[in-house]
Amino acid sequence: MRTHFNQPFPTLPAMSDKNVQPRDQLYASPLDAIVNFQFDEQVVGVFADMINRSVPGYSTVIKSLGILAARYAQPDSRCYDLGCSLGAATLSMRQQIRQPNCRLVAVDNSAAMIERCREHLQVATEEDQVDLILANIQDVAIKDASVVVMNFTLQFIPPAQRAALLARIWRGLKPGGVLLLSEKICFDDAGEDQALTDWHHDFKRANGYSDLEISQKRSALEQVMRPDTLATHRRRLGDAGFSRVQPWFQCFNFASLVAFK
Ligand code: GEK
Repeated sequence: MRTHFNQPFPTLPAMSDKNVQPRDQLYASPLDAIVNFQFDEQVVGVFADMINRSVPGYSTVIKSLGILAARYAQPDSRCYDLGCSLGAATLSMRQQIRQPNCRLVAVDNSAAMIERCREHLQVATEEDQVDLILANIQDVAIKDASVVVMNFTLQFIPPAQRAALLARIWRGLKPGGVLLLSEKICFDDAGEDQALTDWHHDFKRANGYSDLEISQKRSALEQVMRPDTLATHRRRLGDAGFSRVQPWFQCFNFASLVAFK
C-alpha cells in the first residue's frame, strides 16, 4: 500500500490550499426553529473546525487510531472506517499501516461528506487502495476485516439497531481483529452526568463557542445522537461476541475503546 513515512499525522484535514478551516458559526445566531442535526453541505463546509472545537481529544484520538490500526492490521485484509466523515481516521490509518495488501474502506451516508472526503484523501485510482462508499453502515458488507474503526458514529445509529451492527462487525472481523470504537458517553449517576456535561461545555466555551451556540447545537442533536454509558457499551460488545474490551482514552464525556474479536 502507499505509505507516507515522512508526513505529519493528520490531526486536521486540510480544508483548502492554504490549510484554512472555515469557522463553525452555524448556531451563532438565534434560530426560529431548531431542526434535527444533519451532515449536510453546510455542516460539511465547517466540519473540521466543528469537530476539533467540540470533541475533547479529537486530534489525539485520530493520531492514536492510526497507531492502533498499524498494530492490529493484518496482511491481505480490509480496514474499515465506518462513518468516515472527511476521512481523518482513514488518513491516519493510511499513514501508519505497514502491512502489505491492506485495503482501506471508508463509508459514510452523507453524499456531501463522501465528496469532500474524496478530495482530502485524493483518491483517484485503484492504486490508492481506498474504497470510498456512500452507504448506510448498517447495509455495507463487512468482510476479511482486521480493523474496524467507528469513531463517534455508533451514537448516531438508533439504539435498538446498535447490537445488530456490532454483531455484523464481529462476524466480518478475522480472528485477532479489532473494533476501535469512540463515543460520547453518558453516566447513570445524574450528578456525575451533569458534571461531565458541564466540563464538556466548559471545553466548548474555551474553544470559542457561546452559550447560545452550545444550547442550540445541543437541541439539534438531542433526537439524533444518543450516547450510552460505558457499561452499556461493554455489555453490548460482549453480547456481540467480543472477547475483551480495553478502554484506552477518555476526556470528559468522550471515550475510546478497543474491542477484541
Ligand atoms: C472522524 N469518524 O472524523 N451510515 C453511514 N454514516 C453515518 C451513519 C450511517 N447510518 N450515521 C451517521 N453517519 C469521523 C467523525 S461524525 C461524528 C464521525 C460527529 C456519519 C455521518 O454522516 C458523519 O459523517 C459521521 O457518521 C459522524 O473521525 O460529527 O460527532
